[in-house]
Amino acid sequence: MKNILKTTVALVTILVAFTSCNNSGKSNGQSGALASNVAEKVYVAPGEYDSHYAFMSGGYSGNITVYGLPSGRMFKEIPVFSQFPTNGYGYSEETKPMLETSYGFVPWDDSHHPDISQTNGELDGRWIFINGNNTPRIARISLTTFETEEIIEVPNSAGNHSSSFITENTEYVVAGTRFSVPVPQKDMPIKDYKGNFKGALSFISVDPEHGHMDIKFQILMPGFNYDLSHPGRGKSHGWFFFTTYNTEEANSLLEVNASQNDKDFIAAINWKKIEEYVNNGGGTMMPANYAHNLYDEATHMATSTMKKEVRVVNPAEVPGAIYLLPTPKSPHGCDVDPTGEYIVGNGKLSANLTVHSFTKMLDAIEKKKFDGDAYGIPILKFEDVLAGSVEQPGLGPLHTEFDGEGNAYTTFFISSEVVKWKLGTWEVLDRKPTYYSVGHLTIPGGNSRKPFGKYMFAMNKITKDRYLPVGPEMEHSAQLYDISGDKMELLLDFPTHGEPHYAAAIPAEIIMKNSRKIYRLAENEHPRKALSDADTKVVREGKNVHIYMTTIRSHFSPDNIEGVKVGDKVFFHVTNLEQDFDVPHGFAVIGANTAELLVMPGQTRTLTWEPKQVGVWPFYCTDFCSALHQEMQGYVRVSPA
Ligand code: CUK
Ligand code: CUA
Repeated sequence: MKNILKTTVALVTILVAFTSCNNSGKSNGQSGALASNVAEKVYVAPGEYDSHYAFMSGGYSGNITVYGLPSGRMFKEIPVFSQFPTNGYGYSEETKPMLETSYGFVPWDDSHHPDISQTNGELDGRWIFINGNNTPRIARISLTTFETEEIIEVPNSAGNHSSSFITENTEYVVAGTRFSVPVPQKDMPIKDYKGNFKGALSFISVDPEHGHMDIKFQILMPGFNYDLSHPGRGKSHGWFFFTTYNTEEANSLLEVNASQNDKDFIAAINWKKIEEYVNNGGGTMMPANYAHNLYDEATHMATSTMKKEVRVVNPAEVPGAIYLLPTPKSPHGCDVDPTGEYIVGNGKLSANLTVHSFTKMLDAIEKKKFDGDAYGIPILKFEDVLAGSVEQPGLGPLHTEFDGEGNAYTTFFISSEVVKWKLGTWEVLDRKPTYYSVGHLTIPGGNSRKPFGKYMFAMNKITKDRYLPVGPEMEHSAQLYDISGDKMELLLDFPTHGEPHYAAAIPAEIIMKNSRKIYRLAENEHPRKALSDADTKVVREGKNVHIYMTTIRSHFSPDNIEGVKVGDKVFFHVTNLEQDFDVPHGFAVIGANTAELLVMPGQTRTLTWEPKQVGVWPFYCTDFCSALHQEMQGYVRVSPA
């Protein structure tokens, strides 16, 4: 850590002092040399729209946050893997099933890599996918409603990190395990890891009409750690590339054990070939429990189904489908350029940046120029697949994106900078510091066949003095750069929420043309909806009391409820009768140990309440919905059991 900071400070001191005059009160002196027209480039006037959306992973918040570029304004947090009291996601009866897993209800995860669906290698803006690392899951979020519509658990996996990346027609979303584990899980000595643990790489098919996910097959790879992955595109469409580390298969990653090998591997997988094998009945069904959770827009409810088996394929079953490309040293990112020719392996501990050639790889495979194998998987020779390398570009390379103009941009964690370099000549064109210790970076469309260029933003791991102090815990920080010129230009700092490992960004018009504003009441098929005051009722079913309730400016119906007893379980099924855009009502009742509900127009949401004390208890609307919002209230009477 000391070294990181030293390097950072050194870089920062090279910068010319900040000269703007509107800077009173700022004392860190590390704003860099900003041109005078920078403010114009990020200014979005009141009432105007940003030109791009950025969808940031929330890291340990488990969610996705939505930002505008270039302003850096946050528009929304979309709950995905975490309960979210703001709108009751994961608390309401309708949304709780989204967080079911084979381990039970798991209302938190660590989300790293969002990726937008593609058609012909271009962002189509239909869905965004993101991984849950900790309890392995993949989620699909609709970019029409910005709601999480589906979560599938990934069995035989642990630390679902090489995810969620998408093939160029969204045929598959891929989920790769970080940790190898016994498959199937069993009680065994940890020291017997080597040769016995497996790394599952899962190919999850996506139905092109509705986006529904299904685990088509899992490849049970050798017991390495699998880090990041990217699909081939264009000429390499049909292949997927995964970085690996700990190819020593050490059961403890203390420095003495792992990172001994001079080179780890990028695993190149011809998924089309394995798909064909599977389509012809290849592979084996093995027992595996995993949850598949789907949200239905008509009923406004999620359901969770437990699946019982999954198809697995061993590499030896499909000869010629998997190869290992030696890559120095502990590669982290694995990024494929827009043409599909170059595969960049960012070796965290390597002095140079290694770029492999897809064409050379195919050539070496054809000539069978192998250098031994690992568990029967042929290893290609480093020199035979190397396209070139960027010599000593910086320290600690992590991730690379592309601008579609033949340039690549790589983040360097240790030297805390973004370096722009040229594909093919491997020369460094520019470098700019980031504040501080950058992880991923994003260019809109930067991992597709058609990047949109213009902006790049860096997502940094350390914030330190970039903002007003808020105590020991800071939010993370992003930096926006203009990349339309020869040199990158720093435009803006903005705080992010959670840990934004990666982000996907897209021109706003692609999203706006699909955007939905309202749920139609007439289409509401919730089994306990109430479509008018006449439908409202209180129904007792044993100890369960179902209250069919409506809200409309500015009252609840019913608003005086009697007949509830201590020990009952009360379900408030609240339907919002409004049909105007952006008129939600809320619902909260005293002592509920869940959350509130936020009910959008046309929607039904259910809050559960288990009253413990007799009395007459108030409930109210939590969203300031009209001049009579404060009158939007009611009472529920609780009598002795
Ligand atoms: S990882 Cu976070 S900086 Cu999960 Cu993509 Cu590289
Ligand atoms: Cu409804 Cu406030």
